[in-house]
Amino acid sequence: MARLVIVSNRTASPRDRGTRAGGLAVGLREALQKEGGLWFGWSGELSEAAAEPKIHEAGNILFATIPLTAADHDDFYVHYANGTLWPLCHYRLGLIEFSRSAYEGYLRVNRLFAERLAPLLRPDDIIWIHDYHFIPLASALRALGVANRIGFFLHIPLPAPEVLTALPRHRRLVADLCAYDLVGFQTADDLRAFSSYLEEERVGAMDRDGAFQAFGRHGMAAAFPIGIDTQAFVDLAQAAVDSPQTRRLADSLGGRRLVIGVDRLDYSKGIPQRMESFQAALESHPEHRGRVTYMQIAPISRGEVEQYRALRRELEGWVGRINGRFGEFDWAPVRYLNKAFPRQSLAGFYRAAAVGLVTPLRDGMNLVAKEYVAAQDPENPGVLVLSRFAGAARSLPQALIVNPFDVEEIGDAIHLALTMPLEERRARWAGMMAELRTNTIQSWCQAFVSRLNAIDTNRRAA
Ligand code: ADQ
Repeated sequence: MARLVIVSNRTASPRDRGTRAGGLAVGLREALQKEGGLWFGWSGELSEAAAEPKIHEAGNILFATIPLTAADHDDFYVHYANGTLWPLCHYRLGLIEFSRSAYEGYLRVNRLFAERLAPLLRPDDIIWIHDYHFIPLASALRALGVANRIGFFLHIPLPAPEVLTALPRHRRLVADLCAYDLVGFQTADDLRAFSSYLEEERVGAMDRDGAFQAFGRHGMAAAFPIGIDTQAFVDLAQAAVDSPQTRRLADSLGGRRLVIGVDRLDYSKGIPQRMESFQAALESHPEHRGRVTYMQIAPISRGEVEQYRALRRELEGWVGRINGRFGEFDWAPVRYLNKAFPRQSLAGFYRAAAVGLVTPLRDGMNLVAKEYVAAQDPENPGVLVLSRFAGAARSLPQALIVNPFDVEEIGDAIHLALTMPLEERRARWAGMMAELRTNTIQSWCQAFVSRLNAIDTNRRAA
């Protein structure tokens, strides 16, 4: 059996058994555990100089991690991956910073990863590389003579060519993307953006089956919408019902209904607009004043990037304004927490919430939307309010789909959700749950790996 090799910026912790890790880490760990494999990534440490990988073995999995120098981390992670590619792929051209030196650093770290990974590879390993940090990694590995099957999955959106071409040196980046045997995207929209780019820039073409030829190479591209470990989440939420923490939450609400938002503190998630929409709901539907509490959980993320610090200040302003204006001595309309919680706690909080607010301005998929649905009580499910610009909206049309830029529309959707009859809530939830049971994190892993395995590597050169 071929060994699976996964590369991602951060690996799951070798010691973490999945209680705290995100759904993706749990899914990948499961895939590796089953077949046996290697997980390669950044150790999370900064060092004076490049170092050999540290290897830990946990069950069937070898974890190999390397540190980065401060300069590499700055150029590669802070400036290029998160300061250039992240805003670009989330359609925020105004936030993009670009410098040639950061891009050089991005390529340099990709070469470093290739150099450290190549000696650990066996000839029949299949390699699965994750996300925008590592688009050039296949090219770097090929330059070292690695002939293995290499696949890539982009967790974030691929923007339309009008936006992608605003990136200096976009051709080189897309040429690097085309060096993979298989390129996976979250949705059909992302796949279309890829094929449109090839055509509009006259660098290649993709056929209906996803076979593309570009920059002198053949490869395959397809949409693989990521899912969650649905049954595990159902079980977690069920177990959380009677947990002391869920009870404490319920007691603290004093019979009020709960609206919940859970996101990394990121400008792509539309949290300020969401705050404003909650304010709009209290303004235009005064019957909810004093009867509903909105809890926004948003752990600090990428605090080293200025835009993220600015967002934090903006949100603190919103919470103060809404609570100052609408709060009562015994009711704060908004609870705002910059903390991460164990998955069981989150599952219990989701289940306690009558409304799940997931309103990103752009999102590759958004797993919180799926977790919220999976955590609901089938007898009395809550309502998901979901941005049309989250990949998840494609597979969960039974949610209340909103335009995340239209705060009044979200405000009305919150009202609609809070007043929706039980029968309608059940029908919408059942439709979403059927989808979540069919497309899980396990089926996603399996679909990608078997597609990569099926590729005819003799046809690489165009
Ligand atoms: P993210 O942008 O991180 O992921 P998302 O898909 O919502 O967004 O995943 C976040 C994960 O972190 C969820 O599993 C959630 O439960 C967890 N999480 C969030 N806040 C938490 C908290 N306070 N405590 C504990 N856990 C918390 C990127 C892309 C997405 C894509 C995923 C997976 O941006 O579009 O869905 O990758 O492909």
